[in-house]
Amino acid sequence: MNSKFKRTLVTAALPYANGPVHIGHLAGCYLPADIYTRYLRSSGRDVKFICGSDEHGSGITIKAKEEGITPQQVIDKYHSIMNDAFRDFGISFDIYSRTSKKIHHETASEFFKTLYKKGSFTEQVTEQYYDETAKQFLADRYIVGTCPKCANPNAYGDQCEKCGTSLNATDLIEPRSTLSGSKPVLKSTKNWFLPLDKFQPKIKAYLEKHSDWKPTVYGQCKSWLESGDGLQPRAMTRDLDWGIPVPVEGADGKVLYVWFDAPIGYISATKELLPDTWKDYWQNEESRLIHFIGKDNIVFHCIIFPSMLMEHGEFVLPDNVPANEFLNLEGNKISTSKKWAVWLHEYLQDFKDKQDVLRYTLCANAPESKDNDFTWKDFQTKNNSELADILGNFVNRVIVLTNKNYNGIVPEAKEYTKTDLLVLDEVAKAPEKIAEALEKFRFREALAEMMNLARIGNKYLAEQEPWKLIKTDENRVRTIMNISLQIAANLAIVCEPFIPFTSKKLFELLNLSPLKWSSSRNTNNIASGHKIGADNAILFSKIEDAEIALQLEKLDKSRASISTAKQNPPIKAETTFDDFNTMDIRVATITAAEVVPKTDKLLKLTLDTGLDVRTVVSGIAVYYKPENIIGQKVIMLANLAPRKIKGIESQGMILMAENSKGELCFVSPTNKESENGSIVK
Ligand code: B3M
Ligand code: ZN
Repeated sequence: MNSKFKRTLVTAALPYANGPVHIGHLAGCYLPADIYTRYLRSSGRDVKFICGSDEHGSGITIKAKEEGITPQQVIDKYHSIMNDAFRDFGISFDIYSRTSKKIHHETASEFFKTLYKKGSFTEQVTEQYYDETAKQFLADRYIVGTCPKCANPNAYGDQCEKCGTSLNATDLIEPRSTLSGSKPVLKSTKNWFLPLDKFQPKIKAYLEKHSDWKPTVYGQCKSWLESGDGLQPRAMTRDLDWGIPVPVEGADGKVLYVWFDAPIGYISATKELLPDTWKDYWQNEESRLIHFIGKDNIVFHCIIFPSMLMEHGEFVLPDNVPANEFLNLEGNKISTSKKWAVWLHEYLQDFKDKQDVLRYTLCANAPESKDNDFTWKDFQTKNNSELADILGNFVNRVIVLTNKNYNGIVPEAKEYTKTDLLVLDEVAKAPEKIAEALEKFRFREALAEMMNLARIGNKYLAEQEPWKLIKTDENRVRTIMNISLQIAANLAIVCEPFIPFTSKKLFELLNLSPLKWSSSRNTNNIASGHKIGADNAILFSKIEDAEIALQLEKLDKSRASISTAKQNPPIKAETTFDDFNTMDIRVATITAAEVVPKTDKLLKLTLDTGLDVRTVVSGIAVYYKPENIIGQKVIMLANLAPRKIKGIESQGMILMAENSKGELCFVSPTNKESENGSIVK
C-alpha cells in the first residue's frame, strides 16, 4: 500500500435496476470489493464503500415495456430486490444509494454544467433513427433489423446477439422500430460530445502511470487507444425521455447519457453519506479511488470517467480498477433472459444461512484473470471437503475437546516443543501472506492462505493427538489445546473479510468480542482461564447429493434455451446437377404474416416473388413474431407442388437454416442487387 494515501474510497459498479442480482454479479465485483473493504476496515484504515442502483438508460424503459409497468415501478421493484440481496449476503456497503435521487440529479447536472461552461464538449449534429409513429428518437435497443454479418433478422441497433458483432443502428438492413413496428427514418439531432480523440494524449499519459494494473484491464485500455483511429468523440447526451434532463438551453427532450451520469453516482452517494466530509475522499490527493467492476465496464471507468474527471479538474482519478472477467455457470454464459443463472434471492431460499458457502466458492473460483466456471458439484465439494472437513472440523475438535477436558476453560500453555514453536511461527506469519495478496487484489490466493491456516491447525491436532495423550500426559494436552485455541481465534480474525457470518459465529463460540486484523499476528489472543461459549460447534453442515441434483434440475428447465450444441447432421448422399436444376429457387420478400389460427407453430406468409404474390405456410412461429418479419427477404422453393396445410393452400416453401440448437433462421440474401424473382443457382 502506497503510504501517500490516507483514505480509500472503494466503489462497486452500480447495477442496473432492471433485474435481480445473480452469482455472476457477486463474483465479478461485489464480493471482491466487499472482501477488500472488510480487510481495510479490520486493519483500521480509513475506507468508505460506495454503491447504489443505476436507474437510467434504455435498459429500464425496455424492462418497463416488457413487464407492462412504468419505469418508476421498475426501478422501485429492482432497487429493493437488489438492496435486500446485497444485505443478505453481507456486502457491507457504507451506502447503497440510487441514481433517481435528487442529490444525484443535482450533482450530475452540476457536473455537466461545469464541463459545458469550460467548453469541454463539442456540439455535433448527427442523423439518428426516429420513429414517426411513436414520435421519438430510438435508442439502439429500440431498433431491430437484419444483421449485415449473419443475416439474423432480429439484431439490435448496438449488437447482434446471434453472431456477437457490435453494430451501429445504421448498419442494420431493413431496420424496424420495436415501439411501433414502423420503419424508422433518419432525422438530424444535436448532441454534446466528449472529444475523446482530443483527450487521447492525456488519457495515454494517465494510463501509462498505471501500467501495474491487472494485465487484462491495462491491455484492454491499450487496445482502445491503439486500435483503428484511437479514441473517438462520444455523445454524452441522448434523445430519450428517461434520465436526467440536459441542464442547458436548447436541449429539450434530451437526457444525459447513462454512462455520463452513472459514475457520477459514486460522487453523489458519497455526498449523501458524508455531507460534510465527502470532499476528503474525492478532492484530496491523499485519497485513493478504487473501482471494482466487471470487464464490460472497463472503458467507462478507465477512459471515459477519468476524462470527465480530468476535464472537471477538482477530482482525484481512479487509482486502480481491478476488473474481473466473467463467471460462467455449468459451462455456459450466464444469461438472465435465458434464465441461465443462480439468483441470490433464490439461492437463499434453498440454502438458508449458507451465504458464506457461496461467498467462499465464488472467491475460490473468482474470474480474476480469465473467465471461470461455477458448477454445483464444485460448490458441494468446496463446502464438504474444505469448509466442513478442514475449517469446520478443526474448530469442532477444538471446542469439543476444550469442553470435554476443561469444562470450556482455556488451559494454560506449559512448555513449548520445537513443533509448537514452528506452528506458532507459521500462525503469526499467515495474516501477512493474506494481507499481501489482498493488497494486490489477488483474492483467490488470499483465500487459499486463509484456509491454509485452518489446515495448519488440523494437521497440528492430527499429529499431536491430544485425545490419546490425555490419558498419559495431561500437561502436554494443556499446551496443545491452548495453541489450538489461539489458532481458532486467529482464524476468526482472518476469515472475516471472506466469510463474515462464520467469523461472527466463531467469535461467539470462543466467547470473544470480535478482534481486529492487528491482533492476527498475536498468538495469545485468548487468555488462559477464559471460558469459551456454547458447545454446539458445527460451522458447516454437509451438502447432500440430492440438494445438488435439485439445483441441476432447476437449470435443466432452462437448458433448451441455451446453446447446448447438438451435432449438425453429416452431409447427405451425392446428388447431380440435373437433379438440383429441377428446383426453382427464388428470392422473395415477406409482405404480410399472421399466425395460422389454432396453431402455435405455423405462420401464414404472403410473399412477393417478383413474378406473383403467393401464400406459403411455414413452421417458424416459434422463432419469429409476424410483426417482426415484414420486409424480410427470403429464399424460396417456388415450384414445389402446392399442398393444403390447416385448410390453407401453401404455394411453395421458404428455405431456412437449422442451427446446432435446432432453431430455424432465415437464409437471407443481404445483397441489395438480389431483387425479388432472382433465381438462385
Ligand atoms: N450499470 C453497467 C452494468 O451493470 C452499469 C454500471 C454503472 S457503474 C457507474 O453492467
Ligand atoms: Zn449477426
